[in-house]
Amino acid sequence: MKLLRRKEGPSLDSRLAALLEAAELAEGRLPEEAVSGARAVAERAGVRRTLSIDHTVAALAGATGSGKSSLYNALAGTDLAAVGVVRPTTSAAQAALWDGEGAGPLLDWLDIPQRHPAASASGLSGLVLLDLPDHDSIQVSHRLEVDRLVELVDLLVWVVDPQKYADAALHDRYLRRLAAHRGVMLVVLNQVDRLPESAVDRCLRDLRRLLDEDGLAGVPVLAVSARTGAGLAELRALLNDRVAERKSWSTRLTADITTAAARLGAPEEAPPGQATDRALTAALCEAAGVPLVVEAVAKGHRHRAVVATGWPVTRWIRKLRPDPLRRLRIGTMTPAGGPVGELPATGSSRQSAGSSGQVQGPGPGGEVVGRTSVPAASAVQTARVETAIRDVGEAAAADLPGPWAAAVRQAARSRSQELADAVDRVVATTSARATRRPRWWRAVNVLQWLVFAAMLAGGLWLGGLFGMDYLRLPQPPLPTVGVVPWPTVLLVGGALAGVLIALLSRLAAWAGGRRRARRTSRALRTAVGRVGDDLVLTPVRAELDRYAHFTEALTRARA
Ligand SMILES: Nc1nc2c(ncn2[C@@H]2O[C@H](COP(=O)(O)OP(=O)(O)OP(=O)(O)O)[C@@H](O)[C@H]2O)c(=O)[nH]1
Ligand SMILES: [Mg+2]
Repeated sequence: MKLLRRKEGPSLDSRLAALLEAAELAEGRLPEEAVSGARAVAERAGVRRTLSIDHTVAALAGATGSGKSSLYNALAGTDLAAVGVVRPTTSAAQAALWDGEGAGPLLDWLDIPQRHPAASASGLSGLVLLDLPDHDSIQVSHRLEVDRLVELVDLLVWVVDPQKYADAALHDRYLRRLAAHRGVMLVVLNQVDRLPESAVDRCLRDLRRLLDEDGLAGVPVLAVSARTGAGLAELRALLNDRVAERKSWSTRLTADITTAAARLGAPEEAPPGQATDRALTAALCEAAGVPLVVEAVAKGHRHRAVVATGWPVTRWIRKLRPDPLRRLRIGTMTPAGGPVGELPATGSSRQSAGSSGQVQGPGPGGEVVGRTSVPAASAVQTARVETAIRDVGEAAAADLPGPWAAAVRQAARSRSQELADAVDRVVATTSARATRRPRWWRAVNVLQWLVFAAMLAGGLWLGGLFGMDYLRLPQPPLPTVGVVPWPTVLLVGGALAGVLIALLSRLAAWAGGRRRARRTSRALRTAVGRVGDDLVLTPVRAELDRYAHFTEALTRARA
Protein backbone atom coordinates (compact mmCIF):
# COMPACT_ATOMS: atom_id res chain seq x y z
CA MET A 1 0.00 0.00 0.00
CA LYS A 2 2.82 2.36 0.90
CA LEU A 3 4.32 1.62 -2.48
CA LEU A 4 1.14 2.61 -4.26
CA ARG A 5 0.82 5.75 -2.21
CA ARG A 6 4.28 6.76 -3.31
CA LYS A 7 3.58 5.93 -6.93
CA GLU A 8 0.31 7.85 -7.16
CA GLY A 9 1.01 10.60 -4.68
CA PRO A 10 3.49 13.01 -6.23
CA SER A 11 1.84 13.26 -9.63
CA LEU A 12 -1.61 13.73 -8.12
CA ASP A 13 -0.15 16.17 -5.63
CA SER A 14 1.52 18.33 -8.24
CA ARG A 15 -1.52 18.25 -10.49
CA LEU A 16 -3.71 19.36 -7.60
CA ALA A 17 -1.32 22.16 -6.72
CA ALA A 18 -1.28 23.23 -10.37
CA LEU A 19 -5.08 23.21 -10.54
CA LEU A 20 -5.32 25.33 -7.42
CA GLU A 21 -2.73 27.74 -8.81
CA ALA A 22 -4.62 28.01 -12.12
CA ALA A 23 -7.87 28.67 -10.21
CA GLU A 24 -6.23 31.42 -8.17
CA LEU A 25 -4.81 33.06 -11.29
CA ALA A 26 -8.19 32.83 -13.02
CA GLU A 27 -9.93 34.55 -10.11
CA GLY A 28 -11.93 37.50 -11.37
CA ARG A 29 -11.11 36.60 -14.97
CA LEU A 30 -13.02 33.39 -15.68
CA PRO A 31 -16.60 32.58 -14.62
CA GLU A 32 -16.86 32.21 -10.86
CA GLU A 33 -18.48 28.80 -11.33
CA ALA A 34 -15.43 27.34 -13.06
CA VAL A 35 -13.03 28.86 -10.53
CA SER A 36 -14.94 27.70 -7.46
CA GLY A 37 -15.47 24.30 -9.14
CA ALA A 38 -11.71 23.87 -9.47
CA ARG A 39 -11.20 24.95 -5.86
CA ALA A 40 -13.84 22.46 -4.70
CA VAL A 41 -12.11 19.65 -6.60
CA ALA A 42 -8.79 20.51 -5.04
CA GLU A 43 -10.33 20.63 -1.59
CA ARG A 44 -12.21 17.34 -2.06
CA ALA A 45 -9.15 15.61 -3.39
CA GLY A 46 -7.11 16.91 -0.50
CA VAL A 47 -9.52 15.29 1.95
CA ARG A 48 -10.05 12.00 0.10
CA ARG A 49 -6.36 11.28 -0.11
CA THR A 50 -6.00 11.56 3.67
CA LEU A 51 -8.78 8.97 4.21
CA SER A 52 -8.48 5.22 3.80
CA ILE A 53 -7.10 4.37 0.39
CA ASP A 54 -7.36 0.68 1.30
CA HIS A 55 -11.09 1.01 0.72
CA THR A 56 -12.82 1.59 -2.58
CA VAL A 57 -16.19 3.28 -2.39
CA ALA A 58 -18.45 2.03 -5.20
CA ALA A 59 -21.93 3.49 -5.59
CA LEU A 60 -24.91 1.79 -7.22
CA ALA A 61 -26.65 4.63 -9.03
CA GLY A 62 -29.59 4.64 -11.39
CA ALA A 63 -33.25 5.35 -11.97
CA THR A 64 -35.96 4.30 -9.60
CA GLY A 65 -36.88 0.66 -9.90
CA SER A 66 -33.79 -0.27 -11.91
CA GLY A 67 -32.91 -2.67 -9.13
CA LYS A 68 -30.09 -0.93 -7.24
CA SER A 69 -31.25 -2.13 -3.85
CA SER A 70 -31.86 -5.64 -5.19
CA LEU A 71 -28.37 -5.75 -6.63
CA TYR A 72 -26.93 -4.32 -3.42
CA ASN A 73 -28.59 -7.11 -1.43
CA ALA A 74 -27.52 -9.74 -3.92
CA LEU A 75 -23.87 -8.62 -3.78
CA ALA A 76 -23.94 -8.29 0.01
CA GLY A 77 -25.43 -11.74 0.28
CA THR A 78 -28.16 -10.57 2.62
CA ASP A 79 -31.20 -8.32 2.57
CA LEU A 80 -29.76 -5.09 3.87
CA ALA A 81 -31.87 -2.70 1.84
CA ALA A 82 -35.60 -2.60 1.40
CA VAL A 83 -36.74 -3.59 -2.05
CA GLY A 84 -40.14 -2.27 -2.79
CA VAL A 85 -42.92 -2.09 -5.27
CA VAL A 86 -43.79 1.44 -4.24
CA ARG A 87 -41.49 3.87 -6.03
CA PRO A 88 -39.15 5.38 -4.99
CA THR A 89 -38.06 2.97 -2.27
CA THR A 90 -34.61 4.01 -1.15
CA SER A 91 -34.52 7.52 0.31
CA ALA A 92 -31.13 7.58 2.05
CA ALA A 93 -27.89 6.02 0.96
CA GLN A 94 -26.51 3.12 2.96
CA ALA A 95 -23.25 1.24 2.88
CA ALA A 96 -22.28 -2.41 2.88
CA LEU A 97 -18.72 -3.06 3.98
CA TRP A 98 -16.33 -5.86 3.12
CA ASP A 99 -13.60 -5.79 5.78
CA GLY A 100 -14.70 -2.33 6.73
CA GLU A 101 -12.22 -1.77 9.50
CA GLY A 102 -10.74 1.71 9.16
CA ALA A 103 -13.45 2.88 6.77
CA GLY A 104 -15.25 4.87 9.49
CA PRO A 105 -13.72 8.28 8.78
CA LEU A 106 -14.27 7.73 5.06
CA LEU A 107 -17.98 7.05 5.64
CA ASP A 108 -18.17 9.98 8.05
CA TRP A 109 -16.82 12.20 5.30
CA LEU A 110 -19.34 10.71 2.87
CA ASP A 111 -21.95 11.39 5.54
CA ILE A 112 -23.46 7.90 5.44
CA PRO A 113 -24.57 6.82 8.89
CA GLN A 114 -26.17 3.51 7.82
CA ARG A 115 -23.40 0.95 7.57
CA HIS A 116 -23.63 -2.85 7.52
CA PRO A 117 -21.10 -5.59 7.21
CA ALA A 118 -21.61 -7.63 4.05
CA ALA A 119 -22.47 -11.29 4.55
CA SER A 120 -20.85 -12.71 1.44
CA ALA A 121 -17.21 -13.64 1.81
CA SER A 122 -16.56 -13.83 -1.90
CA GLY A 123 -13.44 -11.66 -1.98
CA LEU A 124 -14.17 -7.96 -2.47
CA SER A 125 -12.09 -7.13 0.61
CA GLY A 126 -11.97 -3.35 0.96
CA LEU A 127 -15.18 -2.69 -0.95
CA VAL A 128 -17.57 -0.13 0.44
CA LEU A 129 -20.74 -0.54 -1.61
CA LEU A 130 -23.33 2.23 -1.52
CA ASP A 131 -27.01 1.83 -2.37
CA LEU A 132 -28.13 5.26 -3.59
CA PRO A 133 -31.61 6.70 -3.94
CA ASP A 134 -32.97 7.23 -7.46
CA HIS A 135 -31.33 10.00 -9.54
CA ASP A 136 -34.59 10.69 -11.44
CA SER A 137 -36.64 10.94 -8.29
CA ILE A 138 -39.78 12.90 -7.79
CA GLN A 139 -38.17 13.66 -4.41
CA VAL A 140 -35.72 16.55 -4.67
CA SER A 141 -33.82 15.30 -1.62
CA HIS A 142 -33.12 11.99 -3.42
CA ARG A 143 -31.68 13.78 -6.42
CA LEU A 144 -29.55 16.04 -4.23
CA GLU A 145 -28.24 13.04 -2.32
CA VAL A 146 -27.32 11.29 -5.56
CA ASP A 147 -25.61 14.39 -6.96
CA ARG A 148 -23.65 14.85 -3.75
CA LEU A 149 -22.40 11.27 -3.66
CA VAL A 150 -21.70 10.98 -7.40
CA GLU A 151 -19.14 13.75 -6.79
CA LEU A 152 -17.44 11.88 -3.96
CA VAL A 153 -17.31 8.15 -4.56
CA ASP A 154 -14.36 6.29 -6.07
CA LEU A 155 -16.27 4.05 -8.47
CA LEU A 156 -19.62 4.57 -10.18
CA VAL A 157 -21.79 1.57 -11.03
CA TRP A 158 -24.73 2.71 -13.12
CA VAL A 159 -27.64 0.30 -12.86
CA VAL A 160 -30.05 0.47 -15.79
CA ASP A 161 -32.99 -1.68 -16.77
CA PRO A 162 -34.25 -2.73 -20.21
CA GLN A 163 -37.05 -0.14 -20.14
CA LYS A 164 -35.18 2.96 -19.10
CA TYR A 165 -31.55 2.51 -20.16
CA ALA A 166 -31.92 5.21 -22.85
CA ASP A 167 -33.44 7.83 -20.53
CA ALA A 168 -32.24 11.35 -21.33
CA ALA A 169 -32.11 12.11 -17.59
CA LEU A 170 -29.34 9.56 -17.19
CA HIS A 171 -27.34 10.35 -20.33
CA ASP A 172 -27.64 14.13 -20.34
CA ARG A 173 -27.40 14.89 -16.65
CA TYR A 174 -24.76 12.33 -15.74
CA LEU A 175 -23.08 10.07 -18.25
CA ARG A 176 -22.10 12.62 -20.89
CA ARG A 177 -20.75 15.00 -18.27
CA LEU A 178 -18.72 12.26 -16.68
CA ALA A 179 -16.89 11.26 -19.86
CA ALA A 180 -13.55 11.99 -18.21
CA HIS A 181 -14.51 9.48 -15.49
CA ARG A 182 -14.86 6.49 -17.78
CA GLY A 183 -11.94 4.86 -15.97
CA VAL A 184 -14.00 4.65 -12.77
CA MET A 185 -17.32 3.64 -14.26
CA LEU A 186 -19.24 0.41 -14.89
CA VAL A 187 -22.65 0.05 -16.45
CA VAL A 188 -24.91 -2.81 -15.42
CA LEU A 189 -27.96 -3.79 -17.43
CA ASN A 190 -30.16 -5.36 -14.73
CA GLN A 191 -33.35 -7.37 -15.04
CA VAL A 192 -32.16 -9.26 -18.12
CA ASP A 193 -34.33 -12.16 -16.91
CA ARG A 194 -37.25 -10.10 -18.15
CA LEU A 195 -35.92 -10.11 -21.70
CA PRO A 196 -36.13 -12.97 -24.17
CA GLU A 197 -32.62 -14.36 -24.73
CA SER A 198 -32.44 -12.98 -28.28
CA ALA A 199 -33.22 -9.45 -27.09
CA VAL A 200 -30.42 -9.28 -24.49
CA ASP A 201 -27.65 -8.88 -27.07
CA ARG A 202 -29.61 -6.33 -29.04
CA CYS A 203 -30.28 -4.36 -25.89
CA LEU A 204 -26.61 -4.51 -24.87
CA ARG A 205 -25.51 -3.36 -28.35
CA ASP A 206 -27.91 -0.44 -28.21
CA LEU A 207 -26.73 0.50 -24.74
CA ARG A 208 -23.11 0.30 -25.88
CA ARG A 209 -23.88 2.60 -28.82
CA LEU A 210 -25.48 5.17 -26.51
CA LEU A 211 -22.52 5.03 -24.17
CA ASP A 212 -20.13 5.52 -27.08
CA GLU A 213 -22.12 8.60 -28.04
CA ASP A 214 -21.75 9.83 -24.47
CA GLY A 215 -17.98 9.60 -24.82
CA LEU A 216 -17.84 6.51 -22.65
CA ALA A 217 -16.25 4.05 -25.07
CA GLY A 218 -14.44 1.32 -23.18
CA VAL A 219 -16.65 1.43 -20.13
CA PRO A 220 -17.48 -2.17 -19.15
CA VAL A 221 -21.15 -3.09 -19.68
CA LEU A 222 -22.52 -6.19 -17.96
CA ALA A 223 -25.87 -7.92 -18.30
CA VAL A 224 -27.12 -9.18 -14.92
CA SER A 225 -30.20 -10.19 -13.06
CA ALA A 226 -30.46 -9.46 -9.38
CA ARG A 227 -33.38 -11.85 -9.27
CA THR A 228 -31.81 -14.92 -10.91
CA GLY A 229 -28.22 -14.11 -10.12
CA ALA A 230 -27.21 -14.21 -13.79
CA GLY A 231 -24.06 -12.19 -14.52
CA LEU A 232 -23.44 -11.50 -10.85
CA ALA A 233 -20.24 -13.54 -10.81
CA GLU A 234 -18.79 -11.39 -13.60
CA LEU A 235 -19.86 -8.22 -11.80
CA ARG A 236 -18.28 -9.46 -8.61
CA ALA A 237 -15.07 -10.34 -10.45
CA LEU A 238 -14.92 -6.90 -12.06
CA LEU A 239 -15.53 -5.18 -8.74
CA ASN A 240 -12.96 -7.41 -7.12
CA ASP A 241 -10.33 -6.35 -9.69
CA ARG A 242 -10.98 -2.68 -9.08
CA VAL A 243 -10.99 -3.09 -5.32
CA ALA A 244 -7.77 -5.11 -5.39
CA GLU A 245 -6.02 -2.49 -7.52
CA ARG A 246 -6.93 0.16 -4.96
CA LYS A 247 -6.46 2.76 -7.65
CA SER A 248 -10.00 3.92 -8.28
CA TRP A 249 -9.76 6.72 -5.70
CA SER A 250 -6.81 8.34 -7.47
CA THR A 251 -8.18 7.65 -10.97
CA ARG A 252 -11.37 9.39 -9.90
CA LEU A 253 -9.53 12.39 -8.48
CA THR A 254 -7.43 12.61 -11.62
CA ALA A 255 -10.60 12.63 -13.72
CA ASP A 256 -12.00 15.36 -11.47
CA ILE A 257 -8.88 17.43 -12.05
CA THR A 258 -9.12 16.89 -15.81
CA THR A 259 -12.76 18.00 -15.84
CA ALA A 260 -12.11 21.04 -13.65
CA ALA A 261 -9.11 22.02 -15.78
CA ALA A 262 -11.18 21.71 -18.96
CA ARG A 263 -13.74 24.07 -17.49
CA LEU A 264 -11.00 26.61 -16.83
CA GLY A 265 -9.69 26.55 -20.38
CA ALA A 266 -9.15 24.62 -23.58
CA PRO A 267 -5.74 23.01 -24.02
CA GLU A 268 -4.99 24.62 -27.38
CA GLU A 269 -5.23 28.14 -26.05
CA ALA A 270 -2.92 30.66 -27.68
CA PRO A 271 0.31 31.95 -26.20
CA PRO A 272 0.00 35.46 -24.78
CA GLY A 273 0.54 38.47 -27.05
CA GLN A 274 2.96 41.33 -26.56
CA ALA A 275 2.53 44.68 -24.88
CA THR A 276 3.93 47.24 -27.30
CA ASP A 277 3.85 51.00 -27.24
CA ARG A 278 2.38 51.47 -30.72
CA ALA A 279 1.28 55.13 -31.04
CA LEU A 280 0.84 55.69 -27.32
CA THR A 281 3.87 57.89 -26.60
CA ALA A 282 3.15 60.08 -29.63
CA ALA A 283 -0.48 60.52 -28.64
CA LEU A 284 0.42 61.28 -25.02
CA CYS A 285 3.04 63.83 -26.14
CA GLU A 286 0.52 65.60 -28.32
CA ALA A 287 -2.11 65.59 -25.59
CA ALA A 288 0.40 66.87 -23.03
CA GLY A 289 1.30 69.76 -25.33
CA VAL A 290 4.92 68.64 -25.78
CA PRO A 291 5.38 70.51 -29.11
CA LEU A 292 4.11 73.64 -27.41
CA VAL A 293 6.47 73.18 -24.48
CA VAL A 294 9.41 72.51 -26.79
CA GLU A 295 8.69 75.70 -28.70
CA ALA A 296 8.36 77.60 -25.44
CA VAL A 297 11.73 76.22 -24.32
CA ALA A 298 13.42 77.68 -27.40
CA LYS A 299 11.58 80.98 -27.20
CA GLY A 300 11.93 81.20 -23.42
CA HIS A 301 15.66 80.61 -23.65
CA ARG A 302 16.01 83.44 -26.20
CA HIS A 303 13.81 85.71 -24.14
CA ARG A 304 15.80 85.16 -20.99
CA ALA A 305 19.08 85.49 -22.86
CA VAL A 306 18.04 88.93 -24.09
CA VAL A 307 16.98 89.97 -20.60
CA ALA A 308 20.29 88.72 -19.20
CA THR A 309 22.72 89.79 -21.90
CA GLY A 310 20.92 92.46 -23.97
CA TRP A 311 22.06 96.06 -24.26
CA PRO A 312 21.24 97.61 -20.85
CA VAL A 313 19.73 100.64 -22.58
CA THR A 314 17.01 98.63 -24.31
CA ARG A 315 16.76 95.31 -22.44
CA TRP A 316 13.98 96.61 -20.16
CA ILE A 317 11.69 96.71 -23.21
CA ARG A 318 12.10 92.92 -23.46
CA LYS A 319 11.19 92.59 -19.79
CA LEU A 320 7.81 94.04 -20.56
CA ARG A 321 7.05 91.07 -22.78
CA PRO A 322 5.85 87.86 -21.09
CA ASP A 323 8.29 85.00 -20.57
CA PRO A 324 7.01 82.10 -22.73
CA LEU A 325 8.13 79.49 -20.19
CA ARG A 326 6.73 81.30 -17.22
CA ARG A 327 3.47 81.63 -19.06
CA LEU A 328 3.27 77.84 -19.17
CA ARG A 329 4.44 77.75 -15.56
CA ILE A 330 7.51 75.80 -16.56
CA GLY A 331 10.56 76.14 -14.39
CA THR A 332 8.46 77.73 -11.68
CA MET A 333 8.02 74.64 -9.53
CA THR A 334 10.33 72.78 -7.26
CA PRO A 335 11.21 69.28 -8.41
CA ALA A 336 8.99 68.01 -5.60
CA GLY A 337 6.08 69.66 -7.29
CA GLY A 338 5.42 72.60 -5.02
CA PRO A 339 5.00 75.93 -6.77
CA VAL A 340 7.74 78.48 -6.41
CA GLY A 341 7.38 82.21 -6.48
CA GLU A 342 4.43 84.24 -7.39
CA LEU A 343 2.36 81.87 -9.43
CA PRO A 344 -0.56 80.42 -7.51
CA ALA A 345 -1.74 76.90 -8.31
CA THR A 346 -5.24 77.60 -9.43
CA GLY A 347 -7.89 75.98 -11.56
CA SER A 348 -6.31 77.70 -14.52
CA SER A 349 -3.54 75.13 -14.51
CA ARG A 350 -3.58 72.19 -16.83
CA GLN A 351 -6.51 69.95 -16.19
CA SER A 352 -6.67 67.19 -18.64
CA ALA A 353 -4.69 65.20 -21.07
CA GLY A 354 -5.56 61.67 -21.90
CA SER A 355 -8.87 60.38 -20.83
CA SER A 356 -9.35 61.93 -17.43
CA GLY A 357 -10.78 65.37 -17.77
CA GLN A 358 -11.59 65.77 -14.15
CA VAL A 359 -10.27 68.80 -12.29
CA GLN A 360 -7.16 67.96 -10.31
CA GLY A 361 -7.11 69.55 -6.90
CA PRO A 362 -4.62 69.28 -4.10
CA GLY A 363 -2.90 65.92 -3.73
CA PRO A 364 -3.89 63.37 -1.12
CA GLY A 365 -1.51 64.83 1.45
CA GLY A 366 -3.03 68.28 0.99
CA GLU A 367 0.06 69.49 -0.91
CA VAL A 368 -0.51 71.34 -4.12
CA VAL A 369 0.69 69.31 -7.06
CA GLY A 370 2.86 71.30 -9.45
CA ARG A 371 1.20 71.61 -12.78
CA THR A 372 1.99 73.33 -15.98
CA SER A 373 -0.41 75.75 -17.61
CA VAL A 374 -0.19 74.04 -20.96
CA PRO A 375 -3.71 74.25 -22.42
CA ALA A 376 -5.84 71.19 -21.74
CA ALA A 377 -5.82 68.45 -24.34
CA SER A 378 -8.36 68.93 -27.09
CA ALA A 379 -11.14 66.43 -27.63
CA VAL A 380 -9.27 65.09 -30.65
CA GLN A 381 -6.06 64.65 -28.68
CA THR A 382 -7.92 62.94 -25.84
CA ALA A 383 -9.60 60.63 -28.32
CA ARG A 384 -6.23 59.82 -29.85
CA VAL A 385 -4.85 58.84 -26.45
CA GLU A 386 -7.87 56.65 -25.82
CA THR A 387 -7.50 55.02 -29.20
CA ALA A 388 -3.81 54.40 -28.57
CA ILE A 389 -4.61 52.79 -25.19
CA ARG A 390 -7.25 50.64 -26.83
CA ASP A 391 -4.81 49.64 -29.55
CA VAL A 392 -2.26 48.55 -26.96
CA GLY A 393 -4.93 46.42 -25.27
CA GLU A 394 -6.23 44.99 -28.54
CA ALA A 395 -2.78 44.08 -29.82
CA ALA A 396 -1.87 42.36 -26.56
CA ALA A 397 -5.23 40.60 -26.30
CA ALA A 398 -5.25 39.30 -29.87
CA ASP A 399 -5.49 35.49 -29.96
CA LEU A 400 -6.27 35.29 -26.24
CA PRO A 401 -9.45 33.45 -25.20
CA GLY A 402 -12.41 35.77 -24.57
CA PRO A 403 -12.36 36.37 -20.82
CA TRP A 404 -8.60 36.78 -20.72
CA ALA A 405 -8.67 39.14 -23.69
CA ALA A 406 -11.22 41.23 -21.80
CA ALA A 407 -8.96 41.26 -18.73
CA VAL A 408 -6.00 42.42 -20.83
CA ARG A 409 -8.07 45.18 -22.46
CA GLN A 410 -9.24 46.24 -19.02
CA ALA A 411 -5.64 46.24 -17.73
CA ALA A 412 -4.65 48.65 -20.52
CA ARG A 413 -7.34 51.06 -19.30
CA SER A 414 -6.97 50.37 -15.60
CA ARG A 415 -4.78 53.38 -14.77
CA SER A 416 -5.70 55.75 -17.57
CA GLN A 417 -7.26 58.15 -15.05
CA GLU A 418 -3.79 58.80 -13.67
CA LEU A 419 -2.20 59.47 -17.06
CA ALA A 420 -3.08 63.16 -17.41
CA ASP A 421 -1.61 64.05 -14.05
CA ALA A 422 1.46 61.89 -14.36
CA VAL A 423 2.31 63.09 -17.86
CA ASP A 424 1.88 66.72 -16.88
CA ARG A 425 4.10 66.21 -13.87
CA VAL A 426 6.94 64.77 -15.94
CA VAL A 427 6.50 67.55 -18.50
CA ALA A 428 6.83 70.09 -15.67
CA THR A 429 9.92 68.48 -14.14
CA THR A 430 11.65 67.47 -17.37
CA SER A 431 11.24 70.80 -19.08
CA ALA A 432 12.18 72.65 -15.89
CA ARG A 433 15.67 71.27 -16.43
CA ALA A 434 15.85 73.21 -19.71
CA THR A 435 15.43 76.52 -17.87
CA ARG A 436 18.89 76.44 -16.30
CA ARG A 437 20.74 79.69 -17.09
CA PRO A 438 24.06 79.25 -18.90
CA ARG A 439 27.07 80.63 -17.07
CA TRP A 440 28.18 82.82 -19.96
CA TRP A 441 25.12 85.01 -19.51
CA ARG A 442 26.51 86.26 -16.23
CA ALA A 443 29.93 87.02 -17.74
CA VAL A 444 28.37 88.79 -20.70
CA ASN A 445 26.11 90.70 -18.36
CA VAL A 446 29.10 91.95 -16.37
CA LEU A 447 30.77 92.91 -19.65
CA GLN A 448 27.62 94.70 -20.81
CA TRP A 449 27.53 96.77 -17.64
CA LEU A 450 31.23 97.59 -17.92
CA VAL A 451 30.73 98.73 -21.49
CA PHE A 452 27.64 100.62 -20.41
CA ALA A 453 29.64 102.26 -17.62
CA ALA A 454 32.30 103.28 -20.17
CA MET A 455 29.60 104.74 -22.39
CA LEU A 456 28.11 106.56 -19.44
CA ALA A 457 31.54 107.85 -18.38
CA GLY A 458 32.16 109.11 -21.94
CA GLY A 459 28.77 110.79 -21.94
CA LEU A 460 29.33 112.47 -18.58
CA TRP A 461 32.78 113.55 -19.60
CA LEU A 462 31.47 115.10 -22.82
CA GLY A 463 28.62 116.67 -20.82
CA GLY A 464 31.17 118.20 -18.43
CA LEU A 465 33.18 119.59 -21.32
CA PHE A 466 30.02 120.95 -22.84
CA GLY A 467 29.13 122.68 -19.56
CA MET A 468 32.56 124.22 -19.13
CA ASP A 469 32.44 125.51 -22.69
CA TYR A 470 29.03 126.97 -22.02
CA LEU A 471 30.30 128.72 -18.95
CA ARG A 472 33.33 129.92 -20.97
CA LEU A 473 35.71 128.19 -18.61
CA PRO A 474 39.12 127.22 -19.92
CA GLN A 475 39.13 123.72 -21.46
CA PRO A 476 41.33 121.15 -19.68
CA PRO A 477 43.70 119.24 -21.94
CA LEU A 478 41.81 116.50 -23.80
CA PRO A 479 43.50 113.09 -24.27
CA THR A 480 42.83 111.54 -27.66
CA VAL A 481 43.02 108.24 -29.40
CA GLY A 482 44.54 109.25 -32.69
CA VAL A 483 42.49 112.32 -33.54
CA VAL A 484 39.36 111.23 -31.64
CA PRO A 485 39.03 112.50 -28.08
CA TRP A 486 38.68 109.83 -25.36
CA PRO A 487 35.22 110.79 -24.10
CA THR A 488 33.87 110.40 -27.63
CA VAL A 489 35.64 107.04 -27.95
CA LEU A 490 34.10 105.97 -24.66
CA LEU A 491 30.58 107.12 -25.54
CA VAL A 492 30.40 105.91 -29.12
CA GLY A 493 32.64 102.88 -28.62
CA GLY A 494 30.67 101.88 -25.51
CA ALA A 495 27.39 102.17 -27.33
CA LEU A 496 28.62 100.26 -30.37
CA ALA A 497 30.25 97.58 -28.24
CA GLY A 498 27.07 97.18 -26.15
CA VAL A 499 24.92 96.74 -29.21
CA LEU A 500 27.44 94.36 -30.79
CA ILE A 501 27.69 92.24 -27.66
CA ALA A 502 23.90 92.17 -27.51
CA LEU A 503 23.66 91.02 -31.12
CA LEU A 504 26.32 88.32 -30.73
CA SER A 505 24.63 87.07 -27.54
CA ARG A 506 21.33 86.97 -29.33
CA LEU A 507 22.89 84.84 -32.05
CA ALA A 508 24.34 82.47 -29.46
CA ALA A 509 21.03 82.36 -27.61
CA TRP A 510 19.21 81.51 -30.82
CA ALA A 511 21.48 78.50 -31.40
CA GLY A 512 21.34 77.62 -27.71
CA GLY A 513 17.55 77.76 -27.69
CA ARG A 514 17.39 75.43 -30.66
CA ARG A 515 19.77 73.00 -29.03
CA ARG A 516 17.81 73.08 -25.78
CA ALA A 517 14.52 72.60 -27.56
CA ARG A 518 15.88 69.52 -29.32
CA ARG A 519 17.31 68.11 -26.11
CA THR A 520 14.08 68.83 -24.21
CA SER A 521 12.00 67.24 -26.92
CA ARG A 522 14.04 64.05 -26.68
CA ALA A 523 13.95 64.06 -22.88
CA LEU A 524 10.20 64.73 -22.85
CA ARG A 525 9.44 61.94 -25.27
CA THR A 526 11.50 59.54 -23.17
CA ALA A 527 9.86 60.67 -19.93
CA VAL A 528 6.33 60.60 -21.37
CA GLY A 529 7.10 57.19 -22.89
CA ARG A 530 8.07 56.00 -19.44
CA VAL A 531 4.78 57.20 -17.99
CA GLY A 532 2.88 55.33 -20.72
CA ASP A 533 4.98 52.30 -19.94
CA ASP A 534 4.25 52.51 -16.22
CA LEU A 535 0.55 53.22 -16.44
CA VAL A 536 -0.53 51.35 -19.56
CA LEU A 537 2.03 48.77 -20.67
CA THR A 538 3.03 47.53 -17.22
CA PRO A 539 -0.53 46.57 -16.18
CA VAL A 540 -0.97 44.88 -19.57
CA ARG A 541 2.29 42.97 -19.13
CA ALA A 542 1.21 41.94 -15.63
CA GLU A 543 -2.04 40.55 -17.03
CA LEU A 544 -0.23 38.76 -19.86
CA ASP A 545 2.17 37.30 -17.31
CA ARG A 546 -0.77 36.14 -15.26
CA TYR A 547 -2.27 34.48 -18.30
CA ALA A 548 1.05 32.83 -19.16
CA HIS A 549 1.31 31.45 -15.61
CA PHE A 550 -2.29 30.35 -15.79
CA THR A 551 -1.83 28.35 -19.02
CA GLU A 552 1.38 26.89 -17.67
CA ALA A 553 -0.36 25.82 -14.43
CA LEU A 554 -3.28 24.45 -16.42
CA THR A 555 -0.93 22.40 -18.58
CA ARG A 556 0.66 20.98 -15.45
CA ALA A 557 -2.79 20.22 -14.00
CA ARG A 558 -3.68 18.31 -17.16
CA ALA A 559 -0.42 16.41 -17.42
N1 LIG B 1 -37.45 -9.32 -12.80
C1 LIG B 1 -36.59 -8.66 -12.11
N2 LIG B 1 -37.03 -7.77 -11.19
C2 LIG B 1 -36.11 -7.08 -10.51
C3 LIG B 1 -34.74 -7.29 -10.68
N3 LIG B 1 -34.08 -6.45 -9.85
C4 LIG B 1 -35.04 -5.77 -9.16
N4 LIG B 1 -36.26 -6.16 -9.54
C5 LIG B 1 -37.51 -5.61 -9.07
O1 LIG B 1 -37.61 -4.27 -9.38
C6 LIG B 1 -38.25 -3.54 -8.37
C7 LIG B 1 -37.42 -2.43 -7.87
O2 LIG B 1 -36.29 -2.93 -7.26
P1 LIG B 1 -35.41 -2.08 -6.29
O3 LIG B 1 -34.19 -2.88 -5.97
O4 LIG B 1 -36.18 -1.58 -5.14
O5 LIG B 1 -35.09 -0.89 -7.18
P2 LIG B 1 -34.26 0.42 -6.80
O6 LIG B 1 -33.43 0.74 -7.98
O7 LIG B 1 -33.56 0.24 -5.53
O8 LIG B 1 -35.39 1.51 -6.65
P3 LIG B 1 -35.40 2.82 -5.79
O9 LIG B 1 -34.92 2.49 -4.43
O10 LIG B 1 -36.78 3.33 -5.81
O11 LIG B 1 -34.49 3.75 -6.48
C8 LIG B 1 -38.55 -4.54 -7.27
O12 LIG B 1 -39.88 -4.99 -7.35
C9 LIG B 1 -37.60 -5.67 -7.57
O13 LIG B 1 -38.10 -6.91 -7.14
C10 LIG B 1 -34.32 -8.23 -11.66
O14 LIG B 1 -33.14 -8.46 -11.90
N5 LIG B 1 -35.29 -8.89 -12.33
MG1 LIG C 1 -33.58 1.19 -3.79
